[in-house]
Amino acid sequence: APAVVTLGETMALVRTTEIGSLRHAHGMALGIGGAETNVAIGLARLGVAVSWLGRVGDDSLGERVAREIRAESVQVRAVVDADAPTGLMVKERPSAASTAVHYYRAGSAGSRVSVSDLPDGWIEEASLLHVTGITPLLSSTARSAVLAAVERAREAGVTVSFDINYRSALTPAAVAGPVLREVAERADIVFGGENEFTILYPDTSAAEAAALLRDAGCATTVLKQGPSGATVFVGDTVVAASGFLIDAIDTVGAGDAFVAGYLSALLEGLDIAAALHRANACGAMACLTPGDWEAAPTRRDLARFLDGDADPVR
Ligand code: KDG
Repeated sequence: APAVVTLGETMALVRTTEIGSLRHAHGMALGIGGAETNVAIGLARLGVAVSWLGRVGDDSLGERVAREIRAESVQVRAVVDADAPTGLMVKERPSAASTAVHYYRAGSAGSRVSVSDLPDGWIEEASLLHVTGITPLLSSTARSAVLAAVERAREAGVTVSFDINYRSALTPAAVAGPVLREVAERADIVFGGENEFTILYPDTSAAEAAALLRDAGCATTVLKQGPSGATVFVGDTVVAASGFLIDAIDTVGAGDAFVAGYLSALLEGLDIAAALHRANACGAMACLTPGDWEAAPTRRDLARFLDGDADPVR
């Protein structure tokens, strides 16, 4: 059985192959992207057995999504929904230093994932369930599916990992906050950026949010700080680690690679400092190419990078 299971929407992803607005771009490259499969692929590259569940449309892009994830050694449980298309994400680079993402996913097959899609035993046989804050904001059935998955994991003693991953294009922060908090307070480990913790608990720093989460029963909070690294709050302990100095080409997906690195280390029983070191390296490496997950490292890539491909920020 897979050690990690995850569910969510994976979309077809088209991105411009040159710098400049979509208004004028000619070249487009086709791929796929979705926060949960980005994490799943990151884990698979690091040797973790992982399974992803989601809905795709009965269309070529849905086939593309399923086969691409499968090709990355992730077990795919794609429910084909004949009544809705596979969602689409369009990425442009208006300037060398900026990336913009546009969603064509309202009513998509992926957003229609529901409790009935969750197979018996799928969660119960895993060690860890990973979900993100994107899925519960897609639709009411998707939200129920996430909450049911989390409940089943808790009952079975399966660790619950949650990445807040707030997407303002989906829901305004004031509406999203309570929805995301409900999932976070049922998780064992929550990942997020400083601004994301403020969405869960308004006017609260990440350190204060970590204390509130701990009171709610969530043992570990991981604050992702991008190029500055990350900080873990567990009990009264705070462990911080600096990031890596790189020339970022595209930061989309860096947080997912970070999570994959962290969770892989957790499953191996490494300590927090070692987990953070790996997670920061994976996050940095994911920024080195334009895709959302393509640059997620294998163990060999990681070793090479840590051997001196990049210098730590001090
Ligand atoms: O974290 C990166 C993801 O956000 C991206 O791959 C696509 O899942 C996605 C989303 O909803 O933005």
